[in-house]
Amino acid sequence: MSTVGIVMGSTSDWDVMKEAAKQLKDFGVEYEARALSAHRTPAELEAWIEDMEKRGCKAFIAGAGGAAHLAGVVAAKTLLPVLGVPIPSKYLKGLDSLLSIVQMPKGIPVATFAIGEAGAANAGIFAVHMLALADAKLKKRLQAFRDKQADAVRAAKLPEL
Ligand code: RP5
Repeated sequence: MSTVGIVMGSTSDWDVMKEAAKQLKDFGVEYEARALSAHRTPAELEAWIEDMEKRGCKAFIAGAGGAAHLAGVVAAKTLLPVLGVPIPSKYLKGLDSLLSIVQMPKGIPVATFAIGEAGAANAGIFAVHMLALADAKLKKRLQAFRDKQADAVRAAKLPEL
């Protein structure tokens, strides 16, 4: 069973989107990652979404750059939650991607994350938070993850002058 579907508009997005995959892997959440484009392969995208739903998918993480319609198109095709990741673009540095993903019309929401690696990682972690609502083991792992971060902040020393 692939619990989370990760989709990106191009294989060139993987460098960023792999951060979402890494988080899911670290938490032991099954995922399937595909490069499928809302513009270039719309039929395959729709077929994959349907197939993922049949195979028990609980949420989608969609990353795209530029005229980033992918997350919105995924949201239009499914009732599962969709988390959008803006991919940095060459000229507008991902601001185009962010605005494309975040400005969804009322009624078809996409939960939009930060541009780039931090956004991708947080989308993965957010998916874990959603799944942890119905999974006590996952909730424990999230608490341990939080504790580890807090310990790292407490142990960190400022450099000497
Ligand atoms: C978008 O165009 C993709 O999501 C990617 O971020 C961007 C560039 O794609 P490639 O030209 O690298 O395939 O659709």
